[in-house]
Amino acid sequence: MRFPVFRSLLGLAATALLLSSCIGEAREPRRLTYELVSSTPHDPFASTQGLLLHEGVYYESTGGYGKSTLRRVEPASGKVLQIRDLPPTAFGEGLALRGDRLYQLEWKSGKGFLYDRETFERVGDFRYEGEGWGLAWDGSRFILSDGTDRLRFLDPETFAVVRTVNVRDHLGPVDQLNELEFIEGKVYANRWHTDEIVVIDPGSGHVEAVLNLAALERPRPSDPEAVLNGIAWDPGTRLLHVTGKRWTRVHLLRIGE
Ligand SMILES: [Ca+2]
Repeated sequence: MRFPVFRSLLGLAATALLLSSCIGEAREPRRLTYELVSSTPHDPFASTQGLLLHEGVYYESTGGYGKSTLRRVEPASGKVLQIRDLPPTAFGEGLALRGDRLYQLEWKSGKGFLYDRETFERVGDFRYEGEGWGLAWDGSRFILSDGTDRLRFLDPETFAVVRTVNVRDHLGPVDQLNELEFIEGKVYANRWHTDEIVVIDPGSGHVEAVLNLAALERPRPSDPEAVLNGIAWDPGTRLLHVTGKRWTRVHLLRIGE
């Protein structure tokens, strides 16, 4: 009797393995390492919600009602070169650059702001369903996070949802996805209230790697809202620039395996 039981167990295991490979089960993510190359000043009053680097300057979106802004910042000094206040009823969120236009999300209104990159003149609005947290541009579509485990890919003209993907690791859904950056074919996402950046395959939604930044110097360790929340990429130096809400520094990291 024991042999048939063993055979049927073996059969069940083989079936489970086949099923898991068919549905594309996520593997355990790799743990990335980093070298802290340098740290530069960051405005400690800036509640960073979106950060990107373009032609040697940062573009930054900050949040908070009555405090939200769009900024151009000199990286080495942290000096704010240009600033535009949002209406007091708006809470700035993710930020992306497409051509010479900056796209800034608003948290809850479902309406984002469109600006001329050079002048910061507001040249239009765009609409999306639900909350807006993080935004990135992959070269053909916007990628939007909303605090869940879902990423939405949006048509750049209509902002219609082209596709969605649910983000998973080997343990299940990975939610609280916040600030985003599209880097060399992958989506990098801060997870809200964690020290982690996850590296997501945009096709499958699988988390391929995790970067834990708990060891970075934090300006307000006792403030639960002063969290990691800013990812920018310099394709020239291949350094990852990270900061957080009301952090005093931006850290430049060289990422390793
Ligand atoms: Ca970013």
